[in-house]
Amino acid sequence: MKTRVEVVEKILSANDQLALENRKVFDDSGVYTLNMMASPGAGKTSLIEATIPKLAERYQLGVIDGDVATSIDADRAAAAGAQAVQVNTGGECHLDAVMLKGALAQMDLGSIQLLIVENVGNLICPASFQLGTHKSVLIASVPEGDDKPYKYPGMYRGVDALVINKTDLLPYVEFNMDYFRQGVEALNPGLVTFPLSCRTGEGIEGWIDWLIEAVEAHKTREA
Ligand SMILES: Nc1nc2c(ncn2[C@@H]2O[C@H](COP(=O)(O)OP(=O)(O)OP(=O)(O)O)[C@@H](O)[C@H]2O)c(=O)[nH]1
Ligand SMILES: [Mg+2]
Repeated sequence: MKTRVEVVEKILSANDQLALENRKVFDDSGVYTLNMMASPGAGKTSLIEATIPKLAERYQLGVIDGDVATSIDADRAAAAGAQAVQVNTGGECHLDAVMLKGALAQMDLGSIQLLIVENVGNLICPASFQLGTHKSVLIASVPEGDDKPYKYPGMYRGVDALVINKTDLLPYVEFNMDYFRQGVEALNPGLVTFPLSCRTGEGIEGWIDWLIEAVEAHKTREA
């Protein structure tokens, strides 16, 4: 038992070291980066598709998509106008810093200002692996249920922003927004939150404004 814990610690610290190296690559290239996490099907790729055209006049976007298999999501991001690279984890339930480093080698970072990393759909594993990105964003979605903050505290505790997607389904699904938000508040007080619908576009503007503000604030900090 003791040995197993030590091995995990070693793997995580090697990962953290590589994550620092990835961060240096981002900062040297002047690219602002987000780690987008969510359960399968919450709407990560849909939000990326909705975001790309809204930012098209300001920024070129890059997207790195992590999935166990297929290039479906990178194809969708590329079709929406992003420079996209797919990582197939071959069974792993998360991206890690070495996988991200491999994907970065295939990107032209000089031609993008914002990189969104779409992590593997999972509410547990991705929270344990630093990638070197500047901010982490979690997408929850109405049909997943309002109890998810209570059941997956690690994920909700560690993120910098929260999107609540599929609000168009609120009339049809049992989802107590107050109960959900109380759970989030207990874990991550004051967490900036954007209820929205990728389907109807309602609420997207708040998310876009936050994103622009984050990119611009980062540029100022770097200058
Ligand atoms: N009703 C509704 N459906 C949505 C919304 N956003 C996404 N969907 C649907 O939800 C499904 C999953 O969306 P994706 O964007 O592929 O989800 P994902 O999180 O990228 O999924 P994985 O990458 O497989 O984990 C698709 O059928 C979308 O059309 C929304 O706001 N409302
Ligand atoms: Mg996806």
